[in-house]
Amino acid sequence: MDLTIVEYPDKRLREESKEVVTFDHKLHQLLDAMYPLMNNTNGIGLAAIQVAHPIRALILNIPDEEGNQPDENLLEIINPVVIETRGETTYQEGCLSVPQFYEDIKRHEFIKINYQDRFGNTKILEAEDLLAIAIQHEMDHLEGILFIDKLSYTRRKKFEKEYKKLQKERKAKK
Ligand code: QAP
Ligand code: CO
Repeated sequence: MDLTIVEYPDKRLREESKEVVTFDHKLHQLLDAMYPLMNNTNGIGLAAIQVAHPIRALILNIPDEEGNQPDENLLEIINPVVIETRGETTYQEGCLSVPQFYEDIKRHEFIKINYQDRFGNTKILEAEDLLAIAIQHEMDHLEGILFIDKLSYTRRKKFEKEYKKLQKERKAKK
């Protein structure tokens, strides 16, 4: 399966992703193709909508203390639902769909979710720190929300200006 990352300001990122109802070979093929793409682009999280498949599926691989991302740590999260949140934390986020831009974003420090794995089995996950932040970032994608939407009016303006400039530079290189 040939996948490419959809980049802001592409409108396809604004769709609401649909619930996954069939846990078949096609879903597995998509997840299997998303993982190498995320690895090759230095990602730690990727939602299906970012590769033009607006379904409620996302993958995560949070680096360990040594910065390694072994395959065993890959998390595949389908149809997630938040059941609990606690606390507040700030982290400088980025997004594969908003290349080369990073900004501090406020999130919950702890999150508990209910989700399904690739076979449709229901699971519960409690997460804190970077994993909790990543889950919230990726779950926003399912609603068509990007981290830049959380910036103040002034910061967003600054972002739009910087991003346009970066886009021009990137186009010139391609
Ligand atoms: C979401 O983000 C996230 O701009 C995953 O040039 C971000 O994997 C979760 C990336 C922060 C938690 C904290 C971004 C790679 C990767 C770029 C990513 C880039 C290359 C972003
Ligand atoms: Co993102």
